[in-house]
Amino acid sequence: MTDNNYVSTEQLRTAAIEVLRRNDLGTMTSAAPDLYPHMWSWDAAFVAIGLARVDVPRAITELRTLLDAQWSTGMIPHIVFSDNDTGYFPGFDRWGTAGAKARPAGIKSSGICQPPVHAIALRHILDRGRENGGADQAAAEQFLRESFDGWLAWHRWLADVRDPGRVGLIEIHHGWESGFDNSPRWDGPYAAIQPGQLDPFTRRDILHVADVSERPDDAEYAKYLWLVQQMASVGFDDKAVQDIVDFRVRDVFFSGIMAASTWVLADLADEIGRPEAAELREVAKRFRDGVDSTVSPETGLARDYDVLADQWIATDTVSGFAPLVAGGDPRLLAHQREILQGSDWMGFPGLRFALPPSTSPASAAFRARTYWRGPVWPFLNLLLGWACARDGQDDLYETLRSESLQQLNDLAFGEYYEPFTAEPLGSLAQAWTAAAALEWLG
Ligand code: 2M8
Repeated sequence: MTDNNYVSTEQLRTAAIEVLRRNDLGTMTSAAPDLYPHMWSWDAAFVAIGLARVDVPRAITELRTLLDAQWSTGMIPHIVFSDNDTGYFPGFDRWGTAGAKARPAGIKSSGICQPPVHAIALRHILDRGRENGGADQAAAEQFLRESFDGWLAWHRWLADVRDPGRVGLIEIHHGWESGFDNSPRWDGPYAAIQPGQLDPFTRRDILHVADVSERPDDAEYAKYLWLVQQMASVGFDDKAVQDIVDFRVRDVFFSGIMAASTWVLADLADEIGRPEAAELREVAKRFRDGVDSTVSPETGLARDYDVLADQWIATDTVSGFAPLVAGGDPRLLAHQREILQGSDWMGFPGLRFALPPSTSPASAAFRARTYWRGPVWPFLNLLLGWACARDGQDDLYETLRSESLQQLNDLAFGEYYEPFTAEPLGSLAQAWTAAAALEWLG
């Protein structure tokens, strides 16, 4: 780890660009050089936001590659595999998506999805293109028109297939769909899963981190793979998966992103004269209301819902701030901002930077070094900052920005950070962390 709290803005920018360059596989960016040698869906959206600051056409390519992998149902898969078939487990073969009818021929992908940050990334690309003018503007505007139907199909699939009861909450079928893989949010649902006969497996992720305790353990992985095997057994058919899968949870943070991003897509629809803007606003409103309906009167935090157990999941995790991402009711948002800046979160005594840990250090479930159970995730702070800017919350935006830039000043571009020491953990040179730095720099 370097101890250089004093690098200049230009040094940080140069280093972040270099990380994206090193992860650039041509038409996709690997999420990290060794640990994640493929494209991940929500990572790609953040990467596109960062790339748009330096190279608008390359940012467009990133989203175009992802969209090329869209299934005929509208789903955008959570991993688009690169040609590196040795570096990551589970790879394409283990996913069992080869026989999935909806997967486009010739493009190797997983069979689940991740939160839909993409329309937000598209907005950034358009804004940067217009700032630059000329060819960048033309390319960004052309890409919006050319890709709009793909994003529309994605949001419609989520709204219809993943919210069948129209409650305004997205149902997920794997912790990986949330992006918060081993968060305490999923302890209850995973505790109820007893893996059946599972093909043997050898993990590769633990080869790429300094300390295995920074990753989920083998028992957790067995459950992750069991769910994949269940979905593969029915060819990743949407309806059949919902009938048989052992993990069915309404994910409030995914839903908050759905609300925010659908709103952005509605505005983009208006800009190009598409009639679907009204439909999209209806959907966005449904998800805002859905997210709001989960807020615990005791804690003020939003909750997930375990469909199979028929119960709320209340945890002190950063996903509790889903309403801040979704936007909406000003009183609820003001209360949430107060909690976020309070002593259980950004104001927790001893934090190296005033940035929210993924689990509150005040919670019994908090683990300072373990992945989604406590460390600070820089890309999430960018998302919270974006929502603050949208809502005119300039002070909180500035705090998140300046604390984030200090955190990222170590030039390690860690996947996640120990909240009290700011040690970078997981993978270094993580693409979306570098992208977050570029976007914060502006
Ligand atoms: C992590 O998830 C992947 C599985 O999807 C893994 O651990 O192998 C999560 O942090 C997820 O949110 C992220 O998109 C992905 C790539 O950065 O890594």
